[in-house]
Amino acid sequence: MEEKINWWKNSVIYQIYPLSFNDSNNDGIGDINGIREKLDYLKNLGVDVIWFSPIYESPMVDNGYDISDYYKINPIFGTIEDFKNLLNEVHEKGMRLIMDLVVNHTSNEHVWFKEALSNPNSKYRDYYIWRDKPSDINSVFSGPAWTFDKMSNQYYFHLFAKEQPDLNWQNEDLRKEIYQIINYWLDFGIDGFRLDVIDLIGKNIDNKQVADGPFLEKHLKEMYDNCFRDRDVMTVGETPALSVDRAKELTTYPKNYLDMVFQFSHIALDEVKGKSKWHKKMLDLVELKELFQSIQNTFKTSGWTSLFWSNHDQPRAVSRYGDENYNYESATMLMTVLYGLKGTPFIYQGEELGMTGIKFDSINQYKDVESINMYNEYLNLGYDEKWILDALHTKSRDNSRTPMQWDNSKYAGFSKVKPWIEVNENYKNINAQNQLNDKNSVYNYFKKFFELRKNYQTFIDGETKFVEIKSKNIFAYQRLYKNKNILIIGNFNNKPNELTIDIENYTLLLTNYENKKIKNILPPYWVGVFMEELNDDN
Ligand code: TEU
Ligand code: CA
Repeated sequence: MEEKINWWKNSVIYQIYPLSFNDSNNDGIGDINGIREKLDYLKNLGVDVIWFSPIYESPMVDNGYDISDYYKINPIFGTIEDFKNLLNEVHEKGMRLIMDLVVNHTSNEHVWFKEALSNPNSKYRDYYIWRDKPSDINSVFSGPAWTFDKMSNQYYFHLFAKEQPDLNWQNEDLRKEIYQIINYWLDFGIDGFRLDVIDLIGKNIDNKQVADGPFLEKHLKEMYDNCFRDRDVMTVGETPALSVDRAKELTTYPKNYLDMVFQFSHIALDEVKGKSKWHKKMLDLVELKELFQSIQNTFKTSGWTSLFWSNHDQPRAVSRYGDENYNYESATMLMTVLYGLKGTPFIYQGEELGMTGIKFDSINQYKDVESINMYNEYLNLGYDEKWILDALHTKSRDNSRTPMQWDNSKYAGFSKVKPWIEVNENYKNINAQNQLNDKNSVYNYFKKFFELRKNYQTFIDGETKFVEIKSKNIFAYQRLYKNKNILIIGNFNNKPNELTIDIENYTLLLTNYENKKIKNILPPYWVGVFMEELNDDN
């Protein structure tokens, strides 16, 4: 087997949520030409690959994760020419671009679904999942996963909103159409895909096997053979329900159908087990570190993983795991302890500025279909409105979807008109313009950290060994590789904590505090990256 060039192992990937990134034509909605204006900003940060949340034609019930035409660009984002220009510019600047692909479901306005509805005898009927009677499977976005179609007297299946009917991956014609779509965009010149909820396409709903279902490997292999095998592109599967072991298996030869996945076990640690995401619990740092250690061990010799705190579905990392009162310190600590691990770093837009979550006072300010449905569901269940708004404040997906904060002008420089979702009022302090001019900003720390990361093979290949893993406040580990070892120590806490790790043989390469002298007590959210060089004959 010819070895694939694994450029994506050494890449920093930046996720753009196009609706909220930059609005070039002042209609309140981010767009492709807005992204083009900011490529130097990304290049300067050290970004190698840009990933776009979906920009295809869509009625936007789920902000583009409901696609009505896979071959067209949604006019609210621009034209295919804009996209072509953008792709060229990204490549000219030595970066790469990956698109998001949603093939577990389409929009209910996709022509396949419209045909399936209006003409039950057409071949498109079987592109979707129909049953005479619903089962008790629920939608991720509240309520049953089944919606009744009066005309045909049948129910169609949708794991997400009712406007997102699930595709029937058992249908061979459908699978071929999907491979055609993938190949169309790869031929267009993009550098790969993030594959939305791809662990759901192997489901057998009659046996209630939804995630990592019995047909998953078969479909992934077929997709790989038809689309990815012979190309120098990358894939990252979004796999919320895949175990770490399965994530390794599906990224390891001979089953390396995906280059890496987003595995979510670390994300669930501040949620009450067995309950919904809206029931939160305090994060236990020891539990988090033990989980990371086991993930790092799993990928020690083969397979590959991604590193992320946040994305467009998750709350902002600073607000969730850090402390808004220590914005700079906690944002830089969080990124250092995460991105120092083995795997490909994914930054979510605004994370490089320490952007925070949002607190809306009224449900009317929320835009996300999941949040709105949840609000109604929980009100019906008898929950207190205050409890619901509090849960939304911590966990709503809109936390990370507010406009990028570019400068301190009205609407944060995102747009000249009122944006589709409210700007976080802290934009006057937290914005890109301030941070570019300040050498001690989160942005400039990110930049320095990634410059450093790229200089040492240790970050790519080094073995990860946690230090004092039972410590309740300190997040520390070594990366061991040949004669260059890295040690990262972070105070994961808003109080000072004692340093008990021996750093005598180490040189400090980077820290988030101005004072480079290390005392026995580490201040709140202090983080440091150390290096130990051994003699070659050691
Ligand atoms: O998300 C899949 C998913 O299951 C979760 O991340 C989910 O959105 C979240 O847990 C809800 O609390 C993907 C996309 O990232 C998301 O934006 C889409 O809404 C979803 O698929 C449907 O396409
Ligand atoms: Ca616009």
